[in-house]
Amino acid sequence: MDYSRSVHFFQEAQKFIPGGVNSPVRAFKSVGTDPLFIKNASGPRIYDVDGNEFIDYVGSWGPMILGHCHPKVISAVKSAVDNGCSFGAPTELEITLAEMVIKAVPSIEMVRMVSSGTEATMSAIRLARGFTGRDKILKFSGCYHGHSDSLLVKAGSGAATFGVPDSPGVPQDFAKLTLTATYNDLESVQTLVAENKNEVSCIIVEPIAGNMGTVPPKDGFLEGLRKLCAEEGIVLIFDEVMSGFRVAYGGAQELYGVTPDMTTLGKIIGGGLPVGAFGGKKEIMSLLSPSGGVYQAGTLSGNPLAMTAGIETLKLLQSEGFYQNLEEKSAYVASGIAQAAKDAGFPIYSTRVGSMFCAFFSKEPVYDWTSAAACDTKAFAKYFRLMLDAGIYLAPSQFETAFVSIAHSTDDLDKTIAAAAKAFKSL
Ligand code: HOZ
Repeated sequence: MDYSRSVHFFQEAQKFIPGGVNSPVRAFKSVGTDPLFIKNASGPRIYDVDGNEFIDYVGSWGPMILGHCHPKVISAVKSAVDNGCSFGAPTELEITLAEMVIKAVPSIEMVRMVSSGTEATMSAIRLARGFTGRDKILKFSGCYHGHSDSLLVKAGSGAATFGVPDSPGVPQDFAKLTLTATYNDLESVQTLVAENKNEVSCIIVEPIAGNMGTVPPKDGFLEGLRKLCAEEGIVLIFDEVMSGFRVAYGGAQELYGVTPDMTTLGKIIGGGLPVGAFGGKKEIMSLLSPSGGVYQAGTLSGNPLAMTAGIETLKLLQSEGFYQNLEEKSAYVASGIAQAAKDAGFPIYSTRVGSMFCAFFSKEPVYDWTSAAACDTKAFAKYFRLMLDAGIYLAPSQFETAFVSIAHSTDDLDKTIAAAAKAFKSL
């Protein structure tokens, strides 16, 4: 494939933008090639500036569950634009989306809209601290909750990909307030909570870890966190920025039947426009300014275009059989790739929850950051490049999740499996 225009644009971009990108993983650094510059996308496909076509499993890192450019979403956004792009004042659209979210997500009684997942998690933590009057927070290594100071400690996603899970620039005094436990290891949580009795405000967790690859929770892990938080007066926050409306309409909490005190959302609820949200119990949410004293604000919060795209997307997700259909497509492609690896004598550890999946380049099970970090990232990088050349666009890191959309056809999935089979044979 000819990538010459992308190569040229990347050189230009590096003159003006740090590292040439506005978000680190996009630079393709860990897979040893240059990033693609994208021109447009449609359904399950994405097209670069050289005119190459790819079947897309990044889906803008999660939001595009309907595929790109769903006609109903696009037409609703086009009409919304005619009314104005932003008012910095309330609109009816915000009530509509808030009601839809509250109806869908078991833990949410009230919700506030923000503009990104990072804002959502950062604000949820401030609120949990305000509610409990405690300063410490507990997170899990390999989980990623955006790039705010308290959360860039042993973080996943780009931080893990580039080996800076504890970012320079995060003051030691902030980092000291962040306790880090091992994902899927309840005992590690119990120990930290006991050592910091009455000091932990919240436990924040991705109920399905999606930023160290895809790591499902072990049986009893989420239930154990729920029980511990209830006993210790700790606010349990599920970060469902990735899994919300993705693995089920009500997110991972619906799927596993565990209800946190607060939930953070993003991605799908903005239908591809910048959005985030955090919500939970009324008694906690009411402490938020202006009804309470915990401050949080945003010029573009509840933006009418983002609200419109979110509302239309959520409407479409409620169509009969949507999640069943997505489940079948996802099971087909993930198991097809795992089988192709096995047939080629190149074992991988395959994980999947709904339309989130990952091919870990490991012979051993992956259930936490240590087991994820042991993967053969060099082999993954080669696999990534082979897949790209075969027209399959995967996330450019072993420590990310692949997303299937409802727009992927059986033919697309078969092409993906065939490309993977060829790639595994030449590894
Ligand atoms: N944090 C995202 C991956 N988990 C990457 C976002 C982006 O580069 O757009």
